[in-house]
Amino acid sequence: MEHRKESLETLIVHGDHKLDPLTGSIAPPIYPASTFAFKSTQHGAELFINHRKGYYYTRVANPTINQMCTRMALLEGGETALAFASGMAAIHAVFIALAGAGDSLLLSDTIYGGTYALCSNVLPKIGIEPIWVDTTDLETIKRGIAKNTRGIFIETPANPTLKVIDIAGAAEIAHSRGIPLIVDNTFPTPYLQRPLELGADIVIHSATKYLGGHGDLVGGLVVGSEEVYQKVHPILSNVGGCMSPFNAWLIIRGLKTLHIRMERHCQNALEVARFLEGHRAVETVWYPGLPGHPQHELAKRQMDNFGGMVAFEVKGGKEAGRRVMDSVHICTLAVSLGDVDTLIQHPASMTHSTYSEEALLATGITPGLIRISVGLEKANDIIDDLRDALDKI
Ligand code: LCS
Repeated sequence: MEHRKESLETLIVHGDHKLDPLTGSIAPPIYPASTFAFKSTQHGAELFINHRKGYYYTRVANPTINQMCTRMALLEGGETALAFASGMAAIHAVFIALAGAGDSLLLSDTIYGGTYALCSNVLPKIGIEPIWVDTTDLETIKRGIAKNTRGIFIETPANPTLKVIDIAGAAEIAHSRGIPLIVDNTFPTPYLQRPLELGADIVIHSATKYLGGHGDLVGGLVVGSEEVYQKVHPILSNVGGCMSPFNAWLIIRGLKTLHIRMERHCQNALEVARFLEGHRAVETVWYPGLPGHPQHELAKRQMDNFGGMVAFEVKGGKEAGRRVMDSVHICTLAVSLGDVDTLIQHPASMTHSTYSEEALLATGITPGLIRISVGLEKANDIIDDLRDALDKI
């Protein structure tokens, strides 16, 4: 990447090096304004023709949000980024920008339950058809693309089963059919995986997770080329799912420690995964960093490390799993992920309860599957907590 002369860690801390021109403040200022004064009627009219020449209304553009977007574009190696009120708003905007009535989108069959619901329940109302395939197999992707398919959407590693999808392979197939590859990069973050460098066209984030990193905001991002910006910005400003400037500021603050947090999330998750693998009450562990993970070699190729998410199946299925989740003390029983706190939850009845029973089983989201977002506590404490709970089975 031409603009990436500095290491990722330095970019994470400094962004584009632009300090507040008024004061030199190292912490960025927040511009909470909803509206900005025009210098003249002429100036106002010009901004309405090209909103990128200045600021006039925060739903359209805002300096604090732009500063955060510039940082994220730098980290992902994209030309621009757009910020949304949530990850779901970001995903919706991209889908609506790419497809309309009579079109289809090809999607990984294993994705966040909210995205699954958007595609199965909401998009069909406006005539956009979802095509679900197991995207771990490139041939299946090829076969799944129809004449009216306007994009391929994958999540890797996938929520909640941690399946890993070949980004470069999927991008090649997408481009051979003249359509974009969209990657939800929420789980790895740009510190561990940069899909645009691997050939993807659009990156999506739930900034609610590792980017903010402290469980204190909801936000979403789209990163891509100038062309992507031109397609998606009208949806952002006309549908109106914009981010609040305060949340953008919190994301800037969170981003500054992304590398340090991700290193520890990865280290703790590997220790937790290894512990779980060795416990008599655990049937299976899903973590891309374990040599036994079906796509471990691919994960090593396309990721710099394996992330903080672990899924596992307890012997005795749903009832046994429920007992584990009701017995933990350091792990908190809650959805969301990427927080400093370790969060544990049951995908089949919580994050992925939007799936039908058949779809859950077909995609390996079994009744006994438990997902952990491994936090930044001392690894031994998380492990002791899980051991106490598992020993009760
Ligand atoms: N993409 C992924 C991979 C996600 O995990 C989520 C939310 C979203 C997009 C949507 O982002 P949001 O609108 O919530 O900012 N995942 C959640 C989860 O696994 N538990 O709670 C939310």
